[in-house]
Amino acid sequence: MYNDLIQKAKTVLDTNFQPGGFTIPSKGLYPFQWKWDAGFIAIGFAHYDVVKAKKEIETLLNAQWKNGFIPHIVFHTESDTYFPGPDFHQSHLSKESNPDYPSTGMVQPPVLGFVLEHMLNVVEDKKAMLQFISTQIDKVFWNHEYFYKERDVTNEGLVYIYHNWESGTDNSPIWDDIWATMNPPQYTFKRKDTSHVDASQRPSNREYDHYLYLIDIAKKYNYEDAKIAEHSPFLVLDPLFNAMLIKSNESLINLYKKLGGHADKIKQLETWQKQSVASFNRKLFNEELGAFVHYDLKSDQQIPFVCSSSFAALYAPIVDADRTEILVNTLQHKFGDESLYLCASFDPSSERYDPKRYWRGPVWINMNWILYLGLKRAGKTALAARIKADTLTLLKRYGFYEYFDARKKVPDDAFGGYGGDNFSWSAALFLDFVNEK
Ligand code: 2M8
Repeated sequence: MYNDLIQKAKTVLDTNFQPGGFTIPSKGLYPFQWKWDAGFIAIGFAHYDVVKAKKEIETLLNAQWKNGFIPHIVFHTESDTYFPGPDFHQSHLSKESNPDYPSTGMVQPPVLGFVLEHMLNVVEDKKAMLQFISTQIDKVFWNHEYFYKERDVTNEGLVYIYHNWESGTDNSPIWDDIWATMNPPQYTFKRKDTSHVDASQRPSNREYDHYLYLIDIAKKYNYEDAKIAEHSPFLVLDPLFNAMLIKSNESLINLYKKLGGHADKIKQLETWQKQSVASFNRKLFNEELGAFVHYDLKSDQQIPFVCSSSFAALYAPIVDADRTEILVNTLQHKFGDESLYLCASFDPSSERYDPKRYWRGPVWINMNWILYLGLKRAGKTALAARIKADTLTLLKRYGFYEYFDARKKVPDDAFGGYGGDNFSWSAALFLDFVNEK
C-alpha cells in the first residue's frame, strides 16, 4: 500500500546521509548533525540499513564532551547555508568541550537511550545489535549522569534547559512570557533559514535576537553550567525533555539487564528514576489544565499552557491510571477536533496558536511518533490508531516535509506541507510507522 512512499523515504535518508557518516535533517536548511534528529534517523535506518543506523549513533557520540555532555549540533563539516554556525557558538570556550568536534554549547532532548532500545526491537540480528549497543551504552549513561549532576539545580531529579533550542520546540508560544522579561540587543546578522523557507513559516527576527542573546550569555560564562543557571534569564523544566530522560532511563535499565552485569549503573538509574518520576508528577502537573506543563525556574512557577509536549509523559513510566484518563481527555478535547489532524504542536484554542508557523501550531512527525507510542503504552488504542492514521495521511498528502498544517482543510486549498522538504526524521519515522510489527 505504501510501497512508493517507502522507496521515497529511503531515498530521502540515503540522499541526506553524508560521506562523514552522519545525516543532515534537510539539505540547505540544516546542513549539520542534530542530536535528536540523529536518534530518529537511526531508527529509520535500522529498518533497512543497519550499518548507517549504527554509524549515525557512533558519529554523534564521538562528539561527546569531557563531562558527558552531548551537543545539540555537531559541525562535522563547514557550510555557509546555516546561521548561527560554529563561529557564533564557539564551543571551544568551554574547557569541557571536545577539541575534535566543533559544536554548539547546548543540548537537545535525551532520546538516545530509547533510540538504542527501539533499534534493538526493530532489527533482525539482535545479537549483533546488542554487541553494538554494548560499545555505546556507557556514553549514554554518562550523558544522563551529566544531566543529573550539572542540570538539576533544585536537586529534584528534574533537568533544566537554558535555551529554547534545547527543548527542540524552538519558537513555541510557551517561551513568549520569558521573552517579555528580556530586552536583548538587536543583532545585525543575515538569516539563512528564510532563504530556504518562507519567512511566514519561521521564527521572527526579534525571536532570533533572544535566541542569540541567550547564547551570548552562555558564552560569557564559557558554557559553565552553574554560571548559566545563575545568570540565564531562561531556565525551564520542560515536560518533553524530562519525559525523554525518564523514558531513556527506563531503556538503559532494560538494555543493561539484557547485556548482563552493570549492577551499579542499574541501581543508579533506578535511584534517579524514582526521584524524577515523583518530581515530574508533583511539579509539572497542572490540575486546572489537566496536563503536564513547563516550569519556569526563574519566576518559580508553572507556565500554564498545553502543547504537544504536555503529553510526552505517556511514553515514559510516569503517569498513573487516573492521570492517564485526565491527560487523554485533555488531548482529545483540546486537540482532537475532527477538523484537525492530530496533533497540533500548540493548543488550537489559544490565541497564541498559529497553524503555519514552525512550533506554534503545526503537526510534527516526531511528536506524533512519541504520542502514538505513548497512547499505545497507556492502552488507548483508538486514539493511538487515529494519530497513526493522521500521520500517514499527512505524509501521503504532502510528502516528507518538516511540519504540517494541522487543519484538514487549509484555506484557499493552499499547500499544507511546511519548512524543509525531504526532511529526514519525517522519512525515518514514516518507515517505523509502516514497518510496525
Ligand atoms: C529546528 O531547530 C534548529 C535549531 O536547533 C533551527 O531552527 O535552526 C528544530 O525543529 C529542532 O527541534 C530540530 O532538531 C532542528 C533540526 O531539524 O531544527
